Amino acid sequence: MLQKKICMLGGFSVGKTSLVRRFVQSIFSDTYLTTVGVKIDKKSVALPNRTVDLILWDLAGEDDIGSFRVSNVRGATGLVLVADGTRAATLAVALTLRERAEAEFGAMPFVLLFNKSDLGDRWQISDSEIGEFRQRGWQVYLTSALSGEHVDDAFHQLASMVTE
Ligand SMILES: Nc1nc2c(ncn2[C@@H]2O[C@H](COP(=O)(O)OP(=O)(O)OP(=O)(O)O)[C@@H](O)[C@H]2O)c(=O)[nH]1
Ligand SMILES: [Mg+2]
Repeated sequence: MLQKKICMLGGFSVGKTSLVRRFVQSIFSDTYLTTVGVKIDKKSVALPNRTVDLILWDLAGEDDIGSFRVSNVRGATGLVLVADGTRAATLAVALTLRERAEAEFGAMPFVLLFNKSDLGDRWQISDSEIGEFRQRGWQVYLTSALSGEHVDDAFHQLASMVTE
């Protein structure tokens, strides 16, 4: 069986655990329990030609980038970068964590998620900003772990990128 390690990277409380829970178990909770260390989940994804097991490493969020344990990324073949669309500063955190991971282990496929898209009235990310990332060829998704919007799309996209 083909297995691929994927790491969820992003700041504190952006929704990494909630996205994994939505994708793996199809549930959402608004209770916030911060992740301590690492939680690992598995989900099989059926692609057109084969099935891949994604081993999802849900890492504790960091706002203090200095305490990020980059060693947790060892062996990963893809990254899910998560920003909170209602807190613009979390974008820089996600991008910095990607730089740290790639500096250590080399470039790898990633998707960029702006999560909490259900909170439209508090949204802080402009369409033009998102357009700029897409022009670079990045795969960008506006997700909601609450409604489930685009969550499967994002993980399936990454699954196909890491099996290419
Ligand atoms: N409205 C809304 N709330 C969300 C969404 N995703 C997560 N949340 C809430 O945001 C809070 C943080 O979610 P978590 O999934 O624990 O975030 P995390 O990134 O795993 O946090 P750490 O483990 O501390 O880094 C919780 O109260 C969630 O219920 C979303 O898409 N929409
Ligand atoms: Mg968490």
